[in-house]
Amino acid sequence: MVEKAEKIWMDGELIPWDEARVHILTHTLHYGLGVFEGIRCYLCHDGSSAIFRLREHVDRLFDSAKIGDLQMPFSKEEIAEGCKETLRANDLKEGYIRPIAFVSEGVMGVYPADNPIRVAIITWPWGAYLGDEALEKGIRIKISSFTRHHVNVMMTKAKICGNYVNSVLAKREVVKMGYDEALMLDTEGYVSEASGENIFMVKDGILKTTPLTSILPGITRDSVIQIAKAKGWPVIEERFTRDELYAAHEAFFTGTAAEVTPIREVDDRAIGAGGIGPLTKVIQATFFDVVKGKLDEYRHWLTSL
Ligand code: PPE
Repeated sequence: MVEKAEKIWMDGELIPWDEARVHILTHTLHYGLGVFEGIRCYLCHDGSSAIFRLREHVDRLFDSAKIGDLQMPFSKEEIAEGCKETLRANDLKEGYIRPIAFVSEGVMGVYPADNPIRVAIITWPWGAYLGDEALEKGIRIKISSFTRHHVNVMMTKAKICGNYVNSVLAKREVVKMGYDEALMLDTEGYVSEASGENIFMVKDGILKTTPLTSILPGITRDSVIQIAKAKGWPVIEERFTRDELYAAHEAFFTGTAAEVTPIREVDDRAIGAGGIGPLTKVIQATFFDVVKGKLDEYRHWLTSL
């Protein structure tokens, strides 16, 4: 259950949590065209709070809206300010931020005509997405029988609500079988992304991750690439196959919710020694130092509350 907070930002106003309701004829509820973001705010080592890469998340929200042809009724500055205001109103020093823009009620039918676009920002406390143990020991994943989107079927670079039906189907399928997360292949059979994460593999000291061609351009993915390169570790953005992944020395997922989650098994095959790999461990530790404001060279990624 989402831990209830006090207020939700709706169409520019902070309103009580329980009053943030929408009509059953909300167009997005029926047809799935809405866009959203997932952002984290961390309690820093000095007791202050900072939102991680807020500008990049707001930019991606507006890119998603552009791709989905939704006219945002607020400016980027107003949305960024709304994220901060909502955290403050809820007295949240640390938590998850979910801005969402959706097509409201008006006409029905797939053509949304002039139905108003509404925007909400919800914040809540959210611990480790796949559990604390996952961050420490790694997770067991399975390749789903559901293929990830074709680039001309869904818009893969946008965080569009309807895109996530594919994620929910894939995740449910593998969770029922006892795995922690679903990895999906693209329409040509190459490794794509997970239900809510990007993937990295490590072999012989080289990190490899899916190119951005047909996946969500993950902000955590970008952060990890920059962190690894700063350490002098080579990073290749290139397609890879499931068998290359099976034989990897290390693998991990990245995502705002999942942070840096090690993968200890893929399709019942242990990856490396079957725990968190040595490079993954350093990347994960550095990532947490970065988000908690311990490393000056990455301070520009943090927006103080
Ligand atoms: N791919 C997908 C499909 C995805 O949903 C996410 C984020 C990522 C990659 C990683 O992107 P980034 O967060 O910018 O590093 N998934 C969000 C939703 C999770 C959910 O269950 O809801 C998230 O992590 O916030």
